[in-house]
Amino acid sequence: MKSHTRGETLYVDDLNEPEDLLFGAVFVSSIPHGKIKSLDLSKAKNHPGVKALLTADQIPGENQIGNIIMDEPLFAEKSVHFMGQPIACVLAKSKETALQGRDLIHVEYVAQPPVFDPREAAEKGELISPVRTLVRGNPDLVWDSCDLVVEGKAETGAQEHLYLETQACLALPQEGDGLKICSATQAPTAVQRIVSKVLKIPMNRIEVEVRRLGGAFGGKEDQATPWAVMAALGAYLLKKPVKITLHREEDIKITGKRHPYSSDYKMGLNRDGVILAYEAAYYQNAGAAADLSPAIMERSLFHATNAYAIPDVRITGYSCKTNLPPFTAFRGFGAPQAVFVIESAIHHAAQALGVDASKIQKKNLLKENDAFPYGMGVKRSNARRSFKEAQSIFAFSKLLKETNRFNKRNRLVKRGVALAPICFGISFTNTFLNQAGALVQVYTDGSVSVNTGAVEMGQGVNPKIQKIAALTLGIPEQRILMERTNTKRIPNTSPTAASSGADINGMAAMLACEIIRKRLIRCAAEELGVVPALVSINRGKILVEDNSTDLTWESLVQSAYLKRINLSAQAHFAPKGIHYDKALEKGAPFTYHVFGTAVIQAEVDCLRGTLRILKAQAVHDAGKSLDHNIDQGQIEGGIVQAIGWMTSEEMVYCNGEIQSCNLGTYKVPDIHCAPEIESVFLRDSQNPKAVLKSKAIGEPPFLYGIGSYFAVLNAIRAFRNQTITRYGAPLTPERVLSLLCD
Ligand code: LUZ
Ligand code: MOS
Repeated sequence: MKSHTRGETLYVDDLNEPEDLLFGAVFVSSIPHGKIKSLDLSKAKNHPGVKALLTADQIPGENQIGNIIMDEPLFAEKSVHFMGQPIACVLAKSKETALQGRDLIHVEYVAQPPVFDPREAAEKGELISPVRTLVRGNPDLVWDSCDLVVEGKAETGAQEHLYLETQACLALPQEGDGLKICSATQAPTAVQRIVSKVLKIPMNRIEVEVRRLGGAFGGKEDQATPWAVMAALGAYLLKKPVKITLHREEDIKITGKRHPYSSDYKMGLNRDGVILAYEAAYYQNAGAAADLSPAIMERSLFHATNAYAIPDVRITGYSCKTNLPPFTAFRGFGAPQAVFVIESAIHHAAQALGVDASKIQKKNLLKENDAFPYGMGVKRSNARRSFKEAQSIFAFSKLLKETNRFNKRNRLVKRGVALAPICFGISFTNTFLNQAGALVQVYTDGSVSVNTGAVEMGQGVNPKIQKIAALTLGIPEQRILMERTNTKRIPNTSPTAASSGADINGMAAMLACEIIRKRLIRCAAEELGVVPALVSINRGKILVEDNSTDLTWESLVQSAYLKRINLSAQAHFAPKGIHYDKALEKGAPFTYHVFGTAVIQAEVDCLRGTLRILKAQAVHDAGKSLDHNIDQGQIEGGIVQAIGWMTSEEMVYCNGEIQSCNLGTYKVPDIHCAPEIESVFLRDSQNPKAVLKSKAIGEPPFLYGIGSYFAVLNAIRAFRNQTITRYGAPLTPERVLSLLCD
């Protein structure tokens, strides 16, 4: 942390630059859709200092970087499908020279009509993957018996990850055609696998190493790969180190973002606010290639009903192919889009019933033994408990009254509040990805190295695993070093994603530490002449029946070494009991769920259309939190990030080109517009399903911030008591004004 605040922490672009380093500049398509008629590289090639131009025809293996579906070339060959699609990469002795060379490339296109709208793509049958429908019961048989049926449209926009460190990779040739790749990726194994395929060399020749990332948020789960593969290709062909880093504006323009969704909803309720049936269709704007879109749609389907129990449900998901840069993973991975839709439907219904939305939310929260539409039961639902606690701890009814009083007294400034119950399933929905490995090595001086497949990106996974290892071994945390993530030490890793990093890698580290601890305890028991069951290790001291002995961690390690006892251990962890059948759309895809409820307060200046989120308070189910500070940080960051998505971050496209490609035109929340945030951990929550009874933290709290949208709508309704039936985020001042006075 000290090195972060002093700016001493090293990222890919800070690594030592070898003498003969080449710099890459990526040449991309300037039209959203068309055929490449001609590509003239000659001027660029002859530019002094330019060493090479990488294009599709120099690829020794396959020109293919697709992850789920093989539909994405590394370099476009005959056609381009989005503005920003890589066509070539210029390698030169300096970044400036590479950029000059790039400007000398000339392409002629034959433009083809582009599609940007997901509904239009769906109508034309342009889908990335087959339509998916998740059904329980039959809503069509229920509508007639409802007292109220609401229908409408809900839309959310793209969101830029804005990781502090832009996409970056440094590839170093090694002896014997090998490569060492320092990539800013969440998925070292994916980089290794795809480099192997593109270069046509075995995976064992490729070492991918990640020290840390300057943020990722999902933006480096799949989208760190192209730059890593280009750098690797250059290093492999030229036998020279190659570095590629994207400039901020370039990064925003050409890399993937959160998927925009345009959705239809239909909700039927009885007069008491019980939801009887719910139907939704999601039109996911997937962009020009699949990337992770089908998996993201799957998570949308699973989160369609948020934290509510609804008997009859039909959810349809269309992954629509458009001529925009492929959209990708972003904190929440399709769940936030789905939760926005059902919360819009509830808000809509609440207006029609003349009640606060919280009444409907409360009536329908999951109880113990309810089931999700995909068939999985909720064994331990903390939905109701966290909702009740949020209402009481944060005095919700009093807050509603105060807000009404405030609104009566103020004509042009209005306030609104909203409750945001959340539910998030923990596990990769793709079951096979739920596995992790660890390698723990104890050195003869008693210091310990821990390797796992987890990538540290500022989320605190390494400190958490360090703590787990220290507790398991019985030594102070300072004795443990968390090593870089490296595919040579931990192979076949899943991306650090799906909020599962600490859960599964922490468990693998714990298992490896346990193996070593058992060996050492046996050794200590021998030395001390007692049975192993009486021996324990605590804070570096060896105890017998809790009494101290002359043995210390260091002396025990030393004598174990002299006795030729193995001081390192490897472990693999895969959570049990998860499965899913896509043909039936039924199964138990998640190890467990995270619940919680937030209270969000907003204020709207009804003359200017500007807004402020005043306060966000949450009761969050963190299980037995592994680290309160880290978890609190994740809750706060998630809330602020979602407030940005809901209220200010607007990705503006013009004919397929991103216009809002810098911080002057794309407004992320800063510290001045962040609300006061208070988070309370749900009392006595324990989770038998994860390491040390903790719960995953990364993505779930993002969902709280969605409440900011409805808090603002409630403020708008206080100004102009008219039913709102248009749900579209972000709530920019233009949108707010049009809702205030249309
Ligand atoms: N990545 C992935 C994810 O491949 N599968 C998932 O289910 C997931 N969920 C959240 C974030 N990333
Ligand atoms: Mo992800 S959205 O990389 O967990």
